[in-house]
Amino acid sequence: MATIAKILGSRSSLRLLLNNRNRFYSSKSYEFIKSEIVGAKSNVALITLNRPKALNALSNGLMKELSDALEQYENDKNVAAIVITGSEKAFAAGADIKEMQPNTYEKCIMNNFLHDWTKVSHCQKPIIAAVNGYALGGGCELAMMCDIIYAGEKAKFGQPEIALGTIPGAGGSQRLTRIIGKSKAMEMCLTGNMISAQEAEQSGLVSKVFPPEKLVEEAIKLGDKIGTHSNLIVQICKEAVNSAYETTLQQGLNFERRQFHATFSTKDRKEGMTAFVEKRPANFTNE
Ligand code: DAK
Repeated sequence: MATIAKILGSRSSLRLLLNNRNRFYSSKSYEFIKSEIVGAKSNVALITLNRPKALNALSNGLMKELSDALEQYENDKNVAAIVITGSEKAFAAGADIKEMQPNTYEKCIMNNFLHDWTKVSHCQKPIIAAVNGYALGGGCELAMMCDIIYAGEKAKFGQPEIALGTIPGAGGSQRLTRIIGKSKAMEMCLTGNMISAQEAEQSGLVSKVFPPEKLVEEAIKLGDKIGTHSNLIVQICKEAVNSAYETTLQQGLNFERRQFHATFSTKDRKEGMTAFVEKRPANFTNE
């Protein structure tokens, strides 16, 4: 360390290096995704799916890298929110059909086929999907595993598995139905028809629609805004909203009330309310 300090020539540079040592680790290079730190306060992680020739088909390799990057960012205390995006043509055109095609039932069971897909929905930090172009099959399911979906005006969402002689396998029949209701979800799953970004917004699948070239910028701004709050309280809040999907209303309300009570054990709750009373911005420390 002494040598590093000498090379850098100043204590402040060394402090910067130490503060950012996770950054260097988390921005490592991958084959099928790109990952970088962005945002006004450099606390938003941007993951770009990057298999353009296959319209970002979600191969095992890509999903392993995505899980790895999410784990790094989950452990990086400087990261407040994560944005996942693709290209203008495709967020992701589904799981990799060429990889799946030779599979058999026995192999699916024995190798726990596609088990790498759980990381996204288990991540404690907020994840925003910025969807331009196709979000089909596993691509639509990946977007739905995220917490908020922003879409570009030309985005298309669909569950076309039925045309391949199979059915959705990562939430298309479950999450989609809870989000947009049975009739629309059934229609999408049984026909394989796609819906537009505008239809997706009307049915609550997507929270906002933007011109394609503005989409990622807007998703990062959303991450910036979330990042102005206490990361600790944001995580608690994410858990509370998600429990609405897992429990009865009464269990969810009880859980929410207890989590609300729990915020009173944190310094950030105290700071947030004191700052309001003192008419000054809150300085959250995630404690
Ligand atoms: N897999 C592999 N390659 C794909 C692909 C995919 N899903 N989608 C596109 N590609 C490849 C094409 O094969 C083509 O490659 P080359 O022939 O040039 O080598 C290249 O991307 C460009 O595609 P097209 O030539 O087809 O481009 P177009 O613009 O004409 O058409 C399209 C775009 C998106 C309409 C079309 O490519 C298409 O229909 N793609 C397939 C969409 C689809 O059926 N997706 C659902 C796949 S099944 C699970 C987790 C996930 C899943 C299941 C279980 N567990 C956790 C258990 C998910 C399953 C699925 O997603």
